[in-house]
Amino acid sequence: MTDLVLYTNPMSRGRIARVMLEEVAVPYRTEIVTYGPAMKSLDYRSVNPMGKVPAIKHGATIVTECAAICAYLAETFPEAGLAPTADERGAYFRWMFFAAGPLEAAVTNRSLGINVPEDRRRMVGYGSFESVMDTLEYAVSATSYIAGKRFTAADVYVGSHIGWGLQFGSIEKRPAFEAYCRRLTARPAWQRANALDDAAMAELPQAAAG
Ligand SMILES: N[C@@H](CCC(=O)N[C@@H](CS)C(=O)NCC(=O)O)C(=O)O
Repeated sequence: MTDLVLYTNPMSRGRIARVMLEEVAVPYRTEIVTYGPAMKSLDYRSVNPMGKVPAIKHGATIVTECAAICAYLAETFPEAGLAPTADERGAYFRWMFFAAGPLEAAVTNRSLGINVPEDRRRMVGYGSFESVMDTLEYAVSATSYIAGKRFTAADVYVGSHIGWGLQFGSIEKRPAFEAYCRRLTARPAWQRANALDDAAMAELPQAAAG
């Protein structure tokens, strides 16, 4: 019996946490939480008061927020080699936080048709969608992986955002993004994670998926 539990829905950002769990390659149990009443129940909100997925429970520790889940698992299971070295730490945190903040906000707002007027960009954390895209391209082009020459947990998080964006058309199909994603999705853990979530999705009644 494992003391590590993933609360997720296969049609959610929970796929990011799943990739990270497969990358650290430790035993875990999956609890599929369906959208609607189950996700907003008191029971599930004792895990995540937001009533959102994903979350993980590790013994008595609960972690929500995909970026935090990636960082927590990398540090908790250092034998997987996905936490940053001293040299990688700057880029690792820089780009992970960039993706959780400016990138996520810029992509979400654009999908909702929210445009920041030019004279208000100064007060918006991400400035403009275009500058976020250019900065992201710079980040994935500087080295093979986001924190340096080596794959780390930051690639799971940043790469998942880019992968989703390319798939759903919310991120421009720039060659640098596509090449970066190809490197990541070829990884066995990435493929295992997607196969597990695709199988979970096939078992969900349509209404419960999303
Ligand atoms: N900032 C959170 C976002 C979590 C989130 O919004 N999850 C969505 C699915 S992708 C959700 O659970 N939505 C259900 C709801 O809000 O009712 C993270 O990065 O984990």
